[in-house]
Amino acid sequence: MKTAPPIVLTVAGSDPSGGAGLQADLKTIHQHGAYGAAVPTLITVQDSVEVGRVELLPVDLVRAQLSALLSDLAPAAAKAGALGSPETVRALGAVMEETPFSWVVDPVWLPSRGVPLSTGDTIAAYKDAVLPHAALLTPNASEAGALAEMPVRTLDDARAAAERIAAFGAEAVLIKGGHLEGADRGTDVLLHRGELDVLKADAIVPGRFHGTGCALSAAIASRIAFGVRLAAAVEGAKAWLAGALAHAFPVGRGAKPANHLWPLDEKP
Ligand code: PXL
Repeated sequence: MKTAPPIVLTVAGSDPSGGAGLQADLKTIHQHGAYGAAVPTLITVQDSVEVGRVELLPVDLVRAQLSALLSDLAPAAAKAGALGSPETVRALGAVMEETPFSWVVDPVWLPSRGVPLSTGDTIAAYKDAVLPHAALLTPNASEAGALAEMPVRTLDDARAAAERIAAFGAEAVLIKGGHLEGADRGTDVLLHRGELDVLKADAIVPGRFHGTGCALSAAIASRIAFGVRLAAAVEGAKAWLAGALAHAFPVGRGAKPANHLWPLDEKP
């Protein structure tokens, strides 16, 4: 390899099962050919079935990790996953304000399986401190509803929620549709530069999965780190994830993680 790969930073929670969180992010970043750096924010006790316990790292420890890392390494892009508390959300927002690279933010506070990953008024903290500095926010329909203060059940709801969330300052918003009424499964809404696009899934893969949002946001950040423009990074990451889900395998008794080893250019 002649040139050094770009550095992609993830700030996220630990999932020891490797399906979500920091571990999924690092594998996704590596699979994209970038160099992964990682700041943990919280530790979960979990297997592939459920999240049993969540322990937050003290906010000053998260801040110290970021400060040491960023005084030495120069990421080309970053992503944020589970942050755990409004204090950590605000601490990250202050860091984002000072950094020259793009941040993809996956606002995670409720895992589909088990205990909440955040406490207190996390939603307000995201709005005040993080959204104004995010290149892209990637909520699912329920997170988008909480941020936009409206129910998000249909494709039209998702469009309206994306506009409301963008008004808090995020440059772009990708609402991961999942099961929106009036749309095929896996249809997402992307609001970017004032333009709304409806993105269909490359493949509809039946089954229950774990950590798909983590893999998607890490894949988008990795593509941005290589200089791919936002809309193309989102589309490319979605296509890669469709293959990674179509070729997922069980790692335990619970939901399957995406197959992080799935090659970048192969069709599902
Ligand atoms: O998929 C959301 C998520 C993010 N981060 C951590 C998680 C989960 C879901 O379980 O455990 C650490």
